[in-house]
Amino acid sequence: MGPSAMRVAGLGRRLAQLGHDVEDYGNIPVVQPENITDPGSPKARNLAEIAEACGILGELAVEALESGRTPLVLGGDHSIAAGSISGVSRHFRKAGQKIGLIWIDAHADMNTPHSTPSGNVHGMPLAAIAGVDPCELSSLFAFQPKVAPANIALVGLRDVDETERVNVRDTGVHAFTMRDIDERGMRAVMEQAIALASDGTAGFHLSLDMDFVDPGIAPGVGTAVPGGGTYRETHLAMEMVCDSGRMVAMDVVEVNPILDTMNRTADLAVELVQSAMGKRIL
Ligand SMILES: [Mn+2]
Repeated sequence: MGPSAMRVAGLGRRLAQLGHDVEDYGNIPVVQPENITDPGSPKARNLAEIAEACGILGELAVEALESGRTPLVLGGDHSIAAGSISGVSRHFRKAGQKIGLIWIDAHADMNTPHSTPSGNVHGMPLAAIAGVDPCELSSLFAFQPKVAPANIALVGLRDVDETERVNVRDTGVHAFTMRDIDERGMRAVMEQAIALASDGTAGFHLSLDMDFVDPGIAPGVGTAVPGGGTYRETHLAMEMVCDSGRMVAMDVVEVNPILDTMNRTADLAVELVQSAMGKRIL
């Protein structure tokens, strides 16, 4: 329902207003979770269905890049990033190039089926991208890691599981918590994140989880955590991404209209995409 909510909020029209030639590839066919009778292992529920959808999504991302477009991927939960980033990485890999990744999120999404307290695969996609686990996702397109941990920046962390911390530390990804944003400011944090994700890469993928934003202004997300990014901080991050000229693809995930109020989270998501894709105040 998240993609529909963002379409209803005028995503296509509002990007066209910025001068973009927008083509909507439509929804990826996925089995609806309420129709899945056997979710598989309780340590990674619906993993087979998620991996299949991620494979299809990855292929579509390649197709978009090959036709000279910038993939903008709408979720859905964050597990889709295992598909979109795999496709983007595969595309650049064919030309002998690497990509970086900026992951803006309240959570690290670096659990594995071994470490997870919940069994939610949407808590695992970054572990897969970094080449760890679950192997159904990390082995997509038969290469790993999809992004070298040295080129991965996590921004906005404020809720990391005890068992997940080890994965964040051991992989060598760069993590910027809300405390870093409080102490150093969003500008300094994003400057460093953009530099790390751009170092030796063809550009970076931006994966924006709407639960990064404070739930006071973005209530329509699955796992809301207090103390998130403000309206201005989040727009600034998007504007800095745009100014860098290095973003090659973007995800916007976790918009959940069932939990939202009058579609305001979807509307904010569209605004943020606009800022990342060229909207300026002056
Ligand atoms: Mn996430």
